[in-house]
Amino acid sequence: MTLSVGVIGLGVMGAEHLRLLREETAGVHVAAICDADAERAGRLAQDAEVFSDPLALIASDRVEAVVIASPDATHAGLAEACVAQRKFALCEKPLAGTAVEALQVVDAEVTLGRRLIQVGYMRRFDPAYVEMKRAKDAGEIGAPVLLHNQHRNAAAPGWFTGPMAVTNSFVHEIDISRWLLGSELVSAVVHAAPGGDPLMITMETERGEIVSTEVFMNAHYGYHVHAEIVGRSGTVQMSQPAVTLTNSALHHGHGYPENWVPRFRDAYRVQMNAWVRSVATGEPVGASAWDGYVATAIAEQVVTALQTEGKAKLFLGARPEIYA
Ligand code: ISE
Repeated sequence: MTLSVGVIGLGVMGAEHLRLLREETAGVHVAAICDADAERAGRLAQDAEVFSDPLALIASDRVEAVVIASPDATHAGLAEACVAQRKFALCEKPLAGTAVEALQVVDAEVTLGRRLIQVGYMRRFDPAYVEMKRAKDAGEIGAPVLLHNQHRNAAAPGWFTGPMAVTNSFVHEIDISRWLLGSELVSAVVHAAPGGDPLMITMETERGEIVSTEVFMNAHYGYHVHAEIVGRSGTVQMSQPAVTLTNSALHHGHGYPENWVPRFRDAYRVQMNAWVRSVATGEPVGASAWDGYVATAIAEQVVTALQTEGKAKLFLGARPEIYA
């Protein structure tokens, strides 16, 4: 059986998802694409039907499942439209621009009584994070006490506005920290360097683990994400996932990618294949709409903290049964 997929949004991530679907994913065919830029959509169409209206793509009989990779603020509405059409969707992170909108997606699934939305928190499929979680879960480092995250971009993407360092970048750290530790975040303290970049955010989990995160949007030297879990009897950290070591011009070392696409290429590929299989089996994988809501809700509360007294007691509400 071949799954017919529609892709909405063909920017950096949408184009990469389209490439992955066509070149590196089994059991799938791209039946439709949609982008605000008609010329770009035409260039990438091949045999896919080109839509100018994302809601028409979602409603099309030719589309069985949808990849949503349009701008952040449009995610929730499109995810809700997929639920209304009873179609599975892989929705790029963040799930929504606001916690209220994210909860509307959760509510739509709860009303339907099933999960159709997977949020593209792809780090859950990254080999380095997967191995760190395995080592921690196997007890190889003892009980975790600290998690150190570093999230550095060479330069903030051109489309960044307002507090997107938190709502678009730091959301990854919220999701991966909950996933790695298997516990919920209950409080946060935020510091901003002069000029607002980098941010240093310290959170505490319900079990008292401390999660420290640096978010540096203009680190200049390259794209660099790193994590280390400190346990009572050892630590586990990712080594740079570089496959070569270069000796040249008096230097010895690994390079850094310019952005997240090369760094997380394996994660995106594994995520896409897992999503397509999950649509076929009906067994959800990856981050749920609830996980998407949690990341957006915490990000929103951290933004408020940043603009006020720098601290937040995090509030989420009760997790509905379908996400147990
Ligand atoms: C981007 O959207 C991502 O998802 C990257 O992983 C992150 O590092 C970057 O800051 C975001 O803008």
